[in-house]
Amino acid sequence: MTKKYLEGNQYNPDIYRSDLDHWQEGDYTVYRTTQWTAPGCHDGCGILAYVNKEGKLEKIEGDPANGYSRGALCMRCLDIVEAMYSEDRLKYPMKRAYEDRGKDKWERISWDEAFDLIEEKVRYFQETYGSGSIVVQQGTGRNTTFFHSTALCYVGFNSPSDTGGFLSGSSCYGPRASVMALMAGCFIISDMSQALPERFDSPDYVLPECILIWGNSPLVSNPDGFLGHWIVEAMKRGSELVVVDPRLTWLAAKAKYWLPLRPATDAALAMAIANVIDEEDLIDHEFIDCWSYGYDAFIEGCRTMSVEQAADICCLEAEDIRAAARFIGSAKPCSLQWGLKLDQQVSATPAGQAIMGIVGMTGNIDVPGGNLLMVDHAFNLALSTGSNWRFVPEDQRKMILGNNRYPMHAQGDVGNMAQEDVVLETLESDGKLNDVGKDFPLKMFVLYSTNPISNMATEAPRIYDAMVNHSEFNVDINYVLTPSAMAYCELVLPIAMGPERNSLRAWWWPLRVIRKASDRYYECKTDEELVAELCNRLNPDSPIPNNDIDWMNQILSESNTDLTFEELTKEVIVWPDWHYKKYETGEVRYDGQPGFNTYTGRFEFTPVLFQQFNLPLVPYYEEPRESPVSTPELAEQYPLILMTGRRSWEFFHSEHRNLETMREFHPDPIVEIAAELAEEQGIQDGDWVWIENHRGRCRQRAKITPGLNPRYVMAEHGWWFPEEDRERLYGVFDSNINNLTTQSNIGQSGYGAPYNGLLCKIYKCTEANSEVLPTEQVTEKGGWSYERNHLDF
Ligand SMILES: Nc1nc2c(c(=O)[nH]1)N[C@H]1C(S)=C(S)[C@@H](COP(=O)(O)OP(=O)(O)OC[C@H]3O[C@@H](n4cnc5c(=O)[nH]c(N)nc54)[C@H](O)[C@@H]3O)O[C@H]1N2
Ligand SMILES: Nc1nc2c(c(=O)[nH]1)N[C@H]1C(S)=C(S)[C@@H](COP(=O)(O)OP(=O)(O)OC[C@H]3O[C@@H](n4cnc5c(=O)[nH]c(N)nc54)[C@H](O)[C@@H]3O)O[C@H]1N2
Ligand SMILES: [Mo]
Repeated sequence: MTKKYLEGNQYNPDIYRSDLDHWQEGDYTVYRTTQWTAPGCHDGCGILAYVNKEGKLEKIEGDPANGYSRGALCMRCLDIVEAMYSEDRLKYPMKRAYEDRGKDKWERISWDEAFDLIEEKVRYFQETYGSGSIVVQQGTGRNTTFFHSTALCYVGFNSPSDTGGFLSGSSCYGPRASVMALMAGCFIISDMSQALPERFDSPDYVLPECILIWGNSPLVSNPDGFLGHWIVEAMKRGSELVVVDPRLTWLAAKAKYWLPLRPATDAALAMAIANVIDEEDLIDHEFIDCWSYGYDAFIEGCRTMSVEQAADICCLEAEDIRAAARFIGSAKPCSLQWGLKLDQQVSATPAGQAIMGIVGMTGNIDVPGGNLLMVDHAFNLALSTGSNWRFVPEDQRKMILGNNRYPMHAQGDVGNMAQEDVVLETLESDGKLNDVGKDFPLKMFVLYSTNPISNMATEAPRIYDAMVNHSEFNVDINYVLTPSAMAYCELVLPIAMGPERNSLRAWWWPLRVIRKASDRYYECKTDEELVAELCNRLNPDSPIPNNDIDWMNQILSESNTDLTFEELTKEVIVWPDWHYKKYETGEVRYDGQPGFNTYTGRFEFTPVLFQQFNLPLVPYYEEPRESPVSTPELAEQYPLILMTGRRSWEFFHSEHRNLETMREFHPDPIVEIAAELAEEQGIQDGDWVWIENHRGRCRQRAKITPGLNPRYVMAEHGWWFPEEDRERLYGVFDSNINNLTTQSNIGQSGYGAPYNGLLCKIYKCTEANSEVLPTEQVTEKGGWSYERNHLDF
């Protein structure tokens, strides 16, 4: 079946549509289902799960009858069997004493004992410090990020303190999501025909003439409801690319225009591109006149950035910017696929605003092959339940850390989370410094699919200090024992993986079922079971049913589909009805009127609420706060511009490091450098090098990389070494690029932090300069001394 599918190179739903949700193949029962997490992923591809007579998963294949992923799978998904039965997987709940933080002194306990312990601690902290002292930290776009962590926090703990794992500046999607919410009233996403079951061959679909890929590497990252290989399918059919990326990615190498800008200068480039499009009258007058607000002010603001100035700031040629802008403006349609690197800078909000402006001014909102509106929640499903916000009592709503200081943070679908830098300073000050106006001590943290010191947080040594010294009782809900849990948790709860759970994939269209295919591993519970049970145990008035299936049915019953969970299991995947230009037909606004779900009901080039938030109304450019321009003296010492965290095929953040297959492909951390820099520093390809700045250092292996500016380097994030000693925290700081990054150094809006675009230097590791490794430096010698940034309360 798969072979025929590939040979045809054309998707034929009649041949590959399957009416079955499971069948028998020899000794295997084969289930059609969706894989989301665990292990981590942003997407939800269709899989065939081959389960043997003993209930064990033996094999995974792509499901060719799934119109979303069409049989394709990435290497991590194909390797799920190894992940599920790895020796590193947690089997039982385990606890350890507060005094034993950092020590491998775990004791196996039962679920009942674990829940009793949680109940005892929750009651104590609620009564002694208030329920806000219990914090739930979520990681990125996994199952848990949707209804689980907020349910546990709001319903189980009655706390408003749901937040990221110290994700500085909420720098993943938050900046773009809030700008989209303010300008368009909901998310937009590149139209690769994913809203249409017939996909590219649908008569309603128009192929983009231009795909604008900005700060995103979709082939590797497949982020946020988007599969990168859709772009390759579009390219095969004739789409051309503009790629804005300092690195020569595979897509950049095939682009009509590649703009390798200086890291973190995107706002300047976007303003200049908007200028050219306006000057050359490539704008969509009808959309601007009839459906938008604030265009004149917006473009006036962009005019303060001439193409020549932008070229100078971004280290590009003015003529290249003009040519790319002309193509973006004249291509019909043009589709934007943007990414994380826009969020990871202090100019995240203005950069996002300017780029959204480009999509609006060129008339590419909700047109075929442009950028879709309202596909983020199939059947409004996660929209009605995703945030569980309705369960937060009125008096708690003002108690969300960071929303007073950064009111924009409260905007949009992902806007109810406590702001991470404010959470950190509240923790560090034992509750004294915050923006809520009263003592707010933070005592108990639940790490709910996050591993902050390996990965999510910037300034990892600072997070380590803060958590070890200021929190009292912490729980990790996970499938492996992570460095964060080893460093500062008292309880770990073993969690089931994707093929073991009953759940829903509702974030982004279409709606997909996640159904239990194989038996649970040892005593693991699914996140759905765990949250449902814990909410009911802790809160007698829990509006959440106390088992997974009833909960899923409750969520489905509140959406606008009639399907029950059982029916959805049979369907596997369902597309809601779809048509373009929904803002004309009143399907975007909550009140059913035509227009956008914004303050003015129009597409807001200059968001009206910016004024209320004390933010500039028009896009502006802020030079990175550490750069050869803003800190020339520091740049003499640290002359290189550090980019971090471009995604790898083998890993999802700090996950997958324990899997032999992935490590065979990718054994060590890699820092990409140019040949000129290698020569200058006497570095050979594959040498271990120190990457260092005034905040700290870490070591990775140099990879000489063509097409890279000799002054830019790209280091990997998320590294720990599961093969190493647990009590050395698996060497978590040795190769940790977040020894060099900074907290409390964020954009004016509270969004955007420089995970990317800082200064550093690189030199070869020698025995003499490697006597004290970073893990010992941090855990035994108090880290490095440098001046920390602080928010000013
Ligand atoms: N395999 C895998 N997939 C993942 C993840 C993972 O860990 N592994 N993580 C998931 C998560 S949470 C996210 S947020 C997404 C992120 O995924 P993406 O949005 O694709 O982000 P990155 O891969 O970090 O960077 C994208 C590109 O931006 C370029 N870049 C670097 N600096 C700049 C800059 O200053 N400006 C511009 N314009 N470009 C720059 C990089 O060279 C890189 O090619 O991936 C998700 N998918
Ligand atoms: N320097 C630098 N740092 C970065 C980035 C960068 O580009 N550069 N990227 C940043 C970004 S965009 C993000 S989003 C963060 C991501 O940061 P995190 O989301 O914190 O990612 P992980 O460190 O992998 O931690 C996730 C944990 O959840 C567990 N897990 C996986 N699936 C499940 C599940 O279904 N249920 C439960 N209960 N647990 C699960 C995993 O085992 C893992 O330990 O990292 C950020 N950190
Ligand atoms: Mo992310």
